[in-house]
Amino acid sequence: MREILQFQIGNCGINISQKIWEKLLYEHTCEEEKQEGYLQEKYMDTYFRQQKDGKWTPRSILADYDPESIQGVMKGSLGEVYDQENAFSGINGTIRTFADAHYNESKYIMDSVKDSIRREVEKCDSMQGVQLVSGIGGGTGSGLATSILVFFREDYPDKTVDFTPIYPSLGDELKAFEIYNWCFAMHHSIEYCDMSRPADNQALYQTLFRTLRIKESTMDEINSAIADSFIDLTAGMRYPMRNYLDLKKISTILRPFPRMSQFLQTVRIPYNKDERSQFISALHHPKSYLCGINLADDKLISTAVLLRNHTEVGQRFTTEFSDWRHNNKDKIRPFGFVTPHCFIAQAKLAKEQDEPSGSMICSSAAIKKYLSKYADAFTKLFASKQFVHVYLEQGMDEMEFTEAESNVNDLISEYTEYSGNYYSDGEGEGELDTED
Ligand SMILES: Nc1nc2c(ncn2[C@@H]2O[C@H](COP(=O)(O)OP(=O)(O)OP(=O)(O)O)[C@@H](O)[C@H]2O)c(=O)[nH]1
Ligand SMILES: [Mg+2]
Repeated sequence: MREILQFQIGNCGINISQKIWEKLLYEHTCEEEKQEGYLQEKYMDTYFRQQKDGKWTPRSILADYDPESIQGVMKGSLGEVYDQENAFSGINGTIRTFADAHYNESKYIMDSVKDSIRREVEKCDSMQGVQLVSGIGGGTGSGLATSILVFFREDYPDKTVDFTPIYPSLGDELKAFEIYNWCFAMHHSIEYCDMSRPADNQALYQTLFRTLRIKESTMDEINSAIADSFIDLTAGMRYPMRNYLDLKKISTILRPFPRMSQFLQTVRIPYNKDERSQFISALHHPKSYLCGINLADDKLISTAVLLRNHTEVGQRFTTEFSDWRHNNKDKIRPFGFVTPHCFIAQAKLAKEQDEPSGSMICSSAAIKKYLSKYADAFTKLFASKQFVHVYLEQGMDEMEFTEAESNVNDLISEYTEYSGNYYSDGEGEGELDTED
């Protein structure tokens, strides 16, 4: 088996993960479990581990310094499903800063978290990697999450590390702590993750409105959309149909250079074989993504389409996909000498009543515009020195601010440098039409 261990860290990580596990439970356990053609039992091991009493429990570790959020989960509908020994809380509640969460509070919690990671890894036959979800604007979501990523990478260097960081929303309300925390978390995630799939609530609000037609979406709906993309990423490992993809393959296909681990993913988009062209167009639309990017802004490096259907989607899809890209060169500009590679993976739907759908994950130099907005906000704030003293009083050094800033800016420059060095046909400075 190729098991995955999941981490839910901080309030945001825990809220989104509740949706993820509700959906995984729906997919893997039900009366139809033994129905022919469905593979629940066989692939259930990816995310679930069977306990001595026969019950299946999520391979998941929950940690939050705020005891209330863990207590809330344990009292809720999933409380009985989780392994109680994998839930860790602090006593101080909201931490607010990366500094406190990463350096101070972690002293009280990390030893137990490390033991629980070792126990979970030992219970796997052949673990493929980990997936961590957290809001990196938060103290816990940035500081504790990165302590875990650093530990895991150093102790298990051959396993794939996939990170779903929820970025703070850029806007009038951007808070100083959030932007500092974002930068410190980015600094670590660039070094310690194989793939990072950013999402932000502001972009998701628009994506849900435009692509999924949900007016005035709630946080619950946003969390549900992030969870759908999360579980579709691994559907090919759990319900394989054609072109099996595991975490390692995804990170290999999409990462031409080691540090380029920032991937862009769409929400789950309904697929209808009679409206393939609209579907393909939606996969490329800026208002389909988990974060605020526009593929037309820069060059596309590599792509994987993750389709979920009852039967195999034939060669027609691949042909139409290539044709669409050929006819929309202004929206899709190649990075390198060849047309961006596109890998089309297919997975069966879990239940007969499930609707066909698909999502796209890609790497694109368009990420640099998005990252620059946050990096610039950090630079301005740091130059003003506002709230820097809080981090210094909590044990950080001013050098760490400069190092984190340089690391993020270096990554942005690498996307510029590599994309600039390659051939471009000079076409396509056009913007995608973002009108409805
Ligand atoms: N999508 C989504 N975002 C959330 C949710 N809860 C919080 N966030 C965002 O995540 C970021 C971090 O907030 P929290 O998760 O509450 O912070 P934390 O990780 O618990 O860290 P502390 O500061 O120690 O409390 C903020 O930018 C929030 O806007 C949620 O349920 N869903
Ligand atoms: Mg919190």
